[in-house]
Amino acid sequence: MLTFLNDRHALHHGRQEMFRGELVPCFEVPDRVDFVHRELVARGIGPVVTPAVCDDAWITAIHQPRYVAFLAGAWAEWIALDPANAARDALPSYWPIRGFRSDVEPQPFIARLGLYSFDAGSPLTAGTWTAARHGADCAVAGANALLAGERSAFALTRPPGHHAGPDFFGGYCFLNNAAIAAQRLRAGGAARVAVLDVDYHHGNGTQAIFYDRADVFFASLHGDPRTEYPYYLGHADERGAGAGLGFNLNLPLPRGTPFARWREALGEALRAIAAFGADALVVSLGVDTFEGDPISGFLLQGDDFLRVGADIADSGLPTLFVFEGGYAVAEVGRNAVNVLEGFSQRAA
Ligand code: SP5
Ligand code: ZN
Repeated sequence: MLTFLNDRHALHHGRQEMFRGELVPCFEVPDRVDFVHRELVARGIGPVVTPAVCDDAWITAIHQPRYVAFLAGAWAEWIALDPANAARDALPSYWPIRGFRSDVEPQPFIARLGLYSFDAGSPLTAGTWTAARHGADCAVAGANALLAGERSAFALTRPPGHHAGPDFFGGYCFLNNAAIAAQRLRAGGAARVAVLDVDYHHGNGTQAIFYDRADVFFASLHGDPRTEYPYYLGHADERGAGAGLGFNLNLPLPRGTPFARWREALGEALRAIAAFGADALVVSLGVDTFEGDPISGFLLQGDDFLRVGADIADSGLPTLFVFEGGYAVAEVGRNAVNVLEGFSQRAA
């Protein structure tokens, strides 16, 4: 399996995120991708290459231009406020919730930071834009590889993407790599694309992006939002809207769900994807379903990830894996590569 590695990922390195009234060290750290990369090489999963820079149009096909412009200029604005800000990450403190307007951009940077975000756990740093921008390159290159006839590819990048929506960041995500890849596949001739999100957290950004569309099916297995982040989306009754009604499938599961039950839900999602008639599959590959994950609550064990990959391979679809969450850093390489190896062995 060919891997497209974001070699600029470490330029995004948040210091702290807000948790229960205090700043705690970030869970989403550069070691995550470095450990997956190292494991890929050690186990000979396939070539690892740096992708070409993609056209901005693939990003603005998914994200609002004013949001993209904000992200691209955010760090310069942040340090212009105070040169000492160079040593601090930018975190929002104000949000336009129900009843406020989001159509008018306020002038102060901190007000726009809140307009374009939904939590205080996703620090924007000096290199966030560069790292996220190159992540889109990985997504587009991975989609291009499938369009050129590859059975599978892996976009190995961070920051992750599935919480990022058309005009907002959050959940450690800034650009929605999986959505960008799905759109690239559509434009390249895949009539129907499915996005399967196996990260512990609901992919609220991906759902929002495709909610009213019938050409991209979104299926997600995740911690029940009644108790789990991102809390405000991901319920089973969210089935799509308008032309997209019936093209969104949420399978929320309780904290403490073991692999056997999780795998049944995976089977349900894969059967729905088959019924949809997908021509290509994008997998939002979070491995924060691992029993040892520090911020999550499912009970998958290391070897279970091999079966996850094999089950996905049984769909028979050209498949792009896009790296998302997974915060048990010492095990993240083994767990992610187990999915890819399980896939490759079954697909061979
Ligand atoms: C891509 C992805 O997996 N994003 C997840 C974002 C989760 N953000 C909320 C994290 C809450 C951290 N809770 C700390 C618990 C410390 N014991
Ligand atoms: Zn997650």
